[in-house]
Amino acid sequence: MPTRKRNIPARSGEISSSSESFPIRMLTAVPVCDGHDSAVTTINLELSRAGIEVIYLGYHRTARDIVRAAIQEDVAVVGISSYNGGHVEFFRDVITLLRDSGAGHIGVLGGGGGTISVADARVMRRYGVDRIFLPGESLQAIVDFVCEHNGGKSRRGVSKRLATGNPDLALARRLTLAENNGRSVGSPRSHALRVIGITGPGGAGKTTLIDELVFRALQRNPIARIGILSHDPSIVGNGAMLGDRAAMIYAQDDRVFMRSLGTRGQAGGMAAETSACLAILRATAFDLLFVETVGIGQEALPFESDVFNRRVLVMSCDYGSRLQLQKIAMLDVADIVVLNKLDLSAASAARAEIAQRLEAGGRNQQLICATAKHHDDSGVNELFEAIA
Ligand code: B12
Repeated sequence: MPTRKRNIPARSGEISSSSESFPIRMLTAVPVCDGHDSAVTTINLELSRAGIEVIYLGYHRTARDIVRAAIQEDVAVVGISSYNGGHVEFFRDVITLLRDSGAGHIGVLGGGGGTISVADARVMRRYGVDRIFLPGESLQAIVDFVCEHNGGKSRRGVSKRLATGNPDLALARRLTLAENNGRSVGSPRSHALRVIGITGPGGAGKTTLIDELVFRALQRNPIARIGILSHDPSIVGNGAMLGDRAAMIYAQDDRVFMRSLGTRGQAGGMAAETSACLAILRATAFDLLFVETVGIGQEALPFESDVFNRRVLVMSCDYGSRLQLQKIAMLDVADIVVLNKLDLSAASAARAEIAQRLEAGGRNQQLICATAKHHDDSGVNELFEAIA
């Protein structure tokens, strides 16, 4: 697995001489007013198979969205796929914003098929783009460049900014340290925030639901800060495609701090270092913290620690027969069960079956029916009131 070696700050503001290896983290995105996402999707897959942890932000993203995410995810490099023109200005905006935010150490590269000419690529290189890949260059060449250059920029100078500069950058670096070494540096006490665990099988709509809850939380309290710790599976023995950000709209906000974690071989819904990361986030001044698991199976019980104020299981009607419901362990411990995708035809039967299953358990759990993809859905409103 290609890894990066870099200095690790031993304490906020310091750099140790340790040179442990861990996966390269890279953010990829498509600019605003551009829906050409098939090239970047292919490239994401190749990068993650090569051992890189790719955080995919999706398409139609502003320079500010890209820079905010790159800082929060503590990536080494940003890759932009740009086909609809305006690339000379757009890449420049990203580089300027990164530098202005104290994150000039993050590299920037990309491509754009028939749109970015050789002459444009030369101009972009002059103002700081590490590399523009042109049509015909192989995916392996992209992988090799990212691995060789670690994003093309050194990490020097980052420690100074940890002490004085951008707080998101410092928090992101502490999370990296915790994720790589299990050390939760600089988290002496926890704030009285609410921690909500959201789990459920893959495709049940967990990410969309969290995004809608974030929207309501931002609306309800104009100064609230919200944290999201989101898990996606790593490819066995390889990198990861961390794609939850691509499904988020409202979480692209300066008052939201989101971090994506690959499971790096850990089964059960979260990563080995999740608790170390959680300790850091709980010591940060967030009002609400969401923890999203990977898509779980029947036996998973991901929220066993007592830091969770509410454990929410999100399901759709896709669970199979009534008998299958008996086997889902989370149905016994969730505080709230959300039956999502109420617009599907099988939903009313599922509602009755799940209600019966919960009643038989006798734990007085709440069942909420929702269609998270609908704006202002009454079920999501009910869930928000229940957790907030
Ligand atoms: C496929 C395609 C589409 C598909 C997109 C499907 C999708 N979901 O992505 C569809 C048919 C939907 C489409 C729609 C449109 N398209 Co179109 N599309 C293309 C096309 C033919 C190929 C792009 C592609 O995916 N190539 C595959 C990639 C893998 O190959 P590559 O580009 O050579 O990739 C290399 C490098 O660029 C680099 N690279 C690329 N991205 C990245 C990212 C990273 C991180 C890195 C490291 C490297 C890298 O890596 C590769 C190395 O080999 C291009 C033509 C072209 N030659 O670029 C037009 C093109 C981009 N489209 C064009 C247009 C105009 C449109 C539409 C506006 C058409 C319309 N009127 O509706 C819409 C806009 C859609 C939107 N919402 O933005 C124009 C843009 C013109 C411009 N900018 O001035 C082009 C150039 C066609 C043309 N000659 O007119 N399009």
